[in-house]
Amino acid sequence: MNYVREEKIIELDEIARLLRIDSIKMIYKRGSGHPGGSLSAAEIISVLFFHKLKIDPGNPKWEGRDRFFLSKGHASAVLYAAMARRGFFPMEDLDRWGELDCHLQGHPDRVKTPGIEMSAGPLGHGIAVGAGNAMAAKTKKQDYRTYVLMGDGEMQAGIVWEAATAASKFHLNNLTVILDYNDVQLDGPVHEIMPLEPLADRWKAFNWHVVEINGHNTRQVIEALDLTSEIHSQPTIIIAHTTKGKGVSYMENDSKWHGAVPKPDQYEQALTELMKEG
Ligand SMILES: Cc1ncc(C[n+]2csc(CCOP(=O)(O)OP(=O)(O)O)c2C)c(N)n1
Repeated sequence: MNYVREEKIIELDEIARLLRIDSIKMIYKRGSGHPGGSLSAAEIISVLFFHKLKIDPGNPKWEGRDRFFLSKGHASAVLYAAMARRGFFPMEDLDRWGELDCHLQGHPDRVKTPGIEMSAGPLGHGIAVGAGNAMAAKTKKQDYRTYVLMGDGEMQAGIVWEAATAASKFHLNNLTVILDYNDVQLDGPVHEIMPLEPLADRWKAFNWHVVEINGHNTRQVIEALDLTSEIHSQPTIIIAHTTKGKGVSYMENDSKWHGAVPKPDQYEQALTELMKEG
């Protein structure tokens, strides 16, 4: 595993902060979107798009690229912001997010947006599609890796566990799932609505390699992702503990902000808090 310099960590943290600001601006301007789960995933997305993924924004369909699937498609704001900053399309496109003739739709659309690998919205499918892609890589003897980012409410879906079974049966060590474990779903805490615990043990029982980290600690995110290439016969799940709404005090850990739009004064407060962090 390569040691990552502190300067790189600072750079990725700064990108995560900008992605949070972008997400809030986008949601406010559009009057629709999902702030909570966009803010909780900012460091994970920052590390993936600005450090880990082998991708070429100028050639989004490059055969050798790593595949990234945002399974929790409602968090499209933070994904679009990262893709724009990485050069897949102009930053100005973010202002037109959700308009009928814009390639950026409310949920990711693989036909409309260059670089989007999977249309998403119905929760639970990313891991199954990811497992299929990882299997395709093995069949075709290609060395790209597949990454899936999913939510914890999403993890309640039965299809997730079917895919988990298949992925371990086929020894998909080229598949990495990252769980944004913020413990809040659409209308309340995950641990009350349908608990996932003991989560690490459940995934171990499905014969997955399990790593547990703080999903807002950029170095931990990097090291967990780097370790996956040293696992030779199992898929990996990174259980990343996060805070829903991270960075905006009144949004944190509150399911009200799963899919709500800030009012003007709340918008100003959100930006002030996020600007202060830098
Ligand atoms: C199959 C399916 N059922 C319900 C929904 C509606 N829905 C959208 S987001 C969401 C909550 C998801 O919570 P979680 O996975 O924890 O996401 P995060 O907290 O990371 O935003 C629900 C139930 C959906 N999109 N798909």
